[in-house]
Amino acid sequence: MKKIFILIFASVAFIGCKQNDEYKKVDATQIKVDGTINAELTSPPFVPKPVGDRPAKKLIVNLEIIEKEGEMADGVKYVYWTFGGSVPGSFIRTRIGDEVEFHLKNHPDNKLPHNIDLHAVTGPGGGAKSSFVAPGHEVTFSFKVLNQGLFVYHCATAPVGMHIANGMYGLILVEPEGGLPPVDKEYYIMQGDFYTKGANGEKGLQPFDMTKAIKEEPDYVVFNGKTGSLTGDNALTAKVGETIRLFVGNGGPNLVSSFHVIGEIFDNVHVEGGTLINHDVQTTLVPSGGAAIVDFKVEAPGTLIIVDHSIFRTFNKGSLGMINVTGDDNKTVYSGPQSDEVYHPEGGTIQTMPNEASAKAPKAVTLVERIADGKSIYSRTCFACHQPTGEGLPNTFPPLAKSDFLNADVNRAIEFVLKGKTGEVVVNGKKYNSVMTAQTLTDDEVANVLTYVYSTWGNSKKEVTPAMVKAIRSKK
Ligand code: HEC
Ligand SMILES: [Cu+2]
Repeated sequence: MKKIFILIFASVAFIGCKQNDEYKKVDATQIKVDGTINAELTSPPFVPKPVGDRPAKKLIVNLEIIEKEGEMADGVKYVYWTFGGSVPGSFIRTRIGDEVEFHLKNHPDNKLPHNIDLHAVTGPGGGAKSSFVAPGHEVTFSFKVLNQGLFVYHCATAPVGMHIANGMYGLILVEPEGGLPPVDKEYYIMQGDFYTKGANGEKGLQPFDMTKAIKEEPDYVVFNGKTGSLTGDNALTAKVGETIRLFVGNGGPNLVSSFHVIGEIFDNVHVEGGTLINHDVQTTLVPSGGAAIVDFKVEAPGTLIIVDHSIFRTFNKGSLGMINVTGDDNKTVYSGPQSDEVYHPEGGTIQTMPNEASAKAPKAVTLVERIADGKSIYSRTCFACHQPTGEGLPNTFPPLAKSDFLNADVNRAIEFVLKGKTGEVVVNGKKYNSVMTAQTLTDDEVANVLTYVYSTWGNSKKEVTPAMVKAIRSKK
């Protein structure tokens, strides 16, 4: 008897719950657009102006891919691949029913082809299939925004994990009809894990480490692309009494974030960036390739600490940010005493991401120096396709290790690097029909990288000189 009563009670409670769910799916395919506007794009931690009550429009997005050197931590350099020049990439703000005309541009100085998969797109590859773009090219595709929420976008060019690991991700927000409820301040934060040849803190230019990435053992776990992006002078700011909304994403490529703000409780969380709103939350999970929208009111002054609560990441790998809240004490909410020192980052310092690639390394002269220089060029450019030890990728990128094709004709190899190659090639008896993009390298760089490739992995030890490269370059 008692059991039956509990059963009935449970099902009534369950139905009650169901009826409280006010979610109604909007058929966005029926929303008509009214006029055309250019999308405002912002770099983190800022977001474009709210959509408000504007009608659905044709929204033009111009996003440029830029490969550039930046600083991961104090003295630690890294070559980032970016959407719009920042990690994470430019924030894109749309509303349900918009028709987005997407222009993806690959800067001519870049070394690699890229594309974009937007999780807000309903269509093959989230746009990836239509957006493969070589350096110096621009591709266009369009899509209608059918689902509201906060979505990740990322590059999906092989090797996908490496493109994401180098910073190729960002967020696109789709606001509901009428917009999200207004708040006082909005910010953009995205977590990412990074894999460097050297250990955490090892100075100098650090190449990407594929082995660590496969093992999921990052050296850095950071917000907005580097340690210190949200601390010191870069800390977010707010005043007592304001409501703050954080658009939180996780680019991964591997780790799930336990997103938490020390000293606050989230009043509202759009779980996984969707329409379900949870309240009074301490820590919210942000999956790799996922997002969440959190908002809270700040009631007392002090420093709030943004962390991934998988806490060794915060204190040893960089996932630490701050919100400096100013205003009058509120002794009822919090009595004090307070200290800003307790969570001072270990080794976290303020960095800037330089716009220009840093000065060229001194000239390599001896054969040993030239091979060393070639190795470093290889690990910045060729390695993405031909793989760290030159073994290539089956059916996609031919091997450079023990390559009969490479060893047969040095001038042809120089020509490939200078001018790129499309169409069929046969290497060690296997056919490849893909794209090698022209590499924007100087004569010295081409000579050194090829000398390195020839000197290793069982190749012919041929030495390539800048004069040989120059001769091929001047050939029509
Ligand atoms: C974007 C990917 C990509 C990058 C970056 C790249 N290659 Fe290639 N490479 C290819 C592809 C694909 C082919 C085969 C061409 C085809 O299928 O038409 C190729 C072919 C070659 C070949 C001739 C085939 C062989 O295996 O011997 C050589 C030599 C070569 N690349 C050297 C280099 C060097 C050196 C670099 C760096 C300076 C480099 N490549 C950068 C994709 C790339
Ligand atoms: Cu890419």
